[in-house]
Amino acid sequence: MKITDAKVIVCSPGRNFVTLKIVTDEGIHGLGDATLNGRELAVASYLTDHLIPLLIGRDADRIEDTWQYLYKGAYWRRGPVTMSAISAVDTALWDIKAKSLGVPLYQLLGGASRDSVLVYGHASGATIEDTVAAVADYLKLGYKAIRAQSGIPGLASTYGVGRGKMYYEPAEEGGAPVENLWSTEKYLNFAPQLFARLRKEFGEDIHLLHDAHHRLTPIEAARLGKNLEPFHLFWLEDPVAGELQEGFHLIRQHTTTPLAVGEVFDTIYDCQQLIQNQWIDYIRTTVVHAGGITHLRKIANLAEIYHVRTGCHGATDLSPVCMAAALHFDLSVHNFGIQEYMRHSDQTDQVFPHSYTFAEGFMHPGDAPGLGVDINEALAAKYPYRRAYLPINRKLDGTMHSW
Ligand code: GCO
Ligand code: MG
Repeated sequence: MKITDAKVIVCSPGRNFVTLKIVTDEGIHGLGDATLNGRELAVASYLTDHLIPLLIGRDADRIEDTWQYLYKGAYWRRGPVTMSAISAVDTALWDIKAKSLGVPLYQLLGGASRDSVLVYGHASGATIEDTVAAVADYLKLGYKAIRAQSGIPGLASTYGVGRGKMYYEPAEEGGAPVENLWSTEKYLNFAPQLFARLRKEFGEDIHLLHDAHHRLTPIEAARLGKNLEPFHLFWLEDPVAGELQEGFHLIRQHTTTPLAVGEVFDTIYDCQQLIQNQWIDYIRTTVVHAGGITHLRKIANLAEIYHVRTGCHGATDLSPVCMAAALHFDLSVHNFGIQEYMRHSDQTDQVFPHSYTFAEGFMHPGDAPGLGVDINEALAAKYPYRRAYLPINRKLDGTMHSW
């Protein structure tokens, strides 16, 4: 089966998405998500200008070989733009192969290892009491695992607090990035109060998660992990920025709060020490940013032997194409932990009709052949790209900090 055509579809049904569509001489097409929030057009160009000319005429069945051809063939390895582009090609080829065999993708990945996939939703509020109410809303929807974030007293705005109830969309259109002001002291004093209140209200039966979003140093993160221990978090996410893998060693020596990291990683080399030293509990690399299904499986296989489980990133900037691919991966891989699920807007869901479903806190990719997701190109064309940036963060004295 030969690749005869490929194109990039950039659209903005509520937010920006970059989608690769590959077509074969058997009339089968496959999709891959290539969205890199805030830097979308760089990946679109990488695909259109550099990868698509190499794909036309290639054998669509040779997925591993195509991955290596694009990765080794570039000479310039790794990096989010390169890896998101390779991920999109890889995902589309898996979609095509599964469709050509008439099976849902998870059947090609070893079949289902579980009945359905545990997901977590995002509850947030401007205050602790607002967050308590948001968690209660998620429980009513059936969620068994909930990430909780709250506004911090004394800080005007912060990461993780949504404008609407169900959708958290931090990227803002128009002009320069929004600027937040940050105080580690206020955050470290406040965060344990939020989880004390949530456990008091909801007891021990729900899984609670929290994202520190790369804003602490290792010793600060160690203090937070220690102070959160009585509230038994499912995980503390991104306590420190992940570039320095040894940073997690220090945190690990001080706390038993489980640690998760990896949403910004793009290859196995970003997490090799973290996994082999058992400094983390969950690896959050995703289909769209870490090399597609092919590379994500290698990361999961390495993690399996070190008792590290998966916890794929699943924010709204990962399109329904990525969500579908993630669910096939989650259903099949043995050391699955949890899947993030931030619901997309209705506009997004209409552009990307899909067979995956949510019920009582669990999801299933469905049994349609391939990924079970498509793109309505006529509708997508009605939502042109709109430049948007993620916010930035400064300390109270104006110093740039991690957002
Ligand atoms: C998460 C993430 C997101 C990111 C976003 C950036 O845990 O879901 O941290 O909220 O900030 O995906 O594009
Ligand atoms: Mg995160």
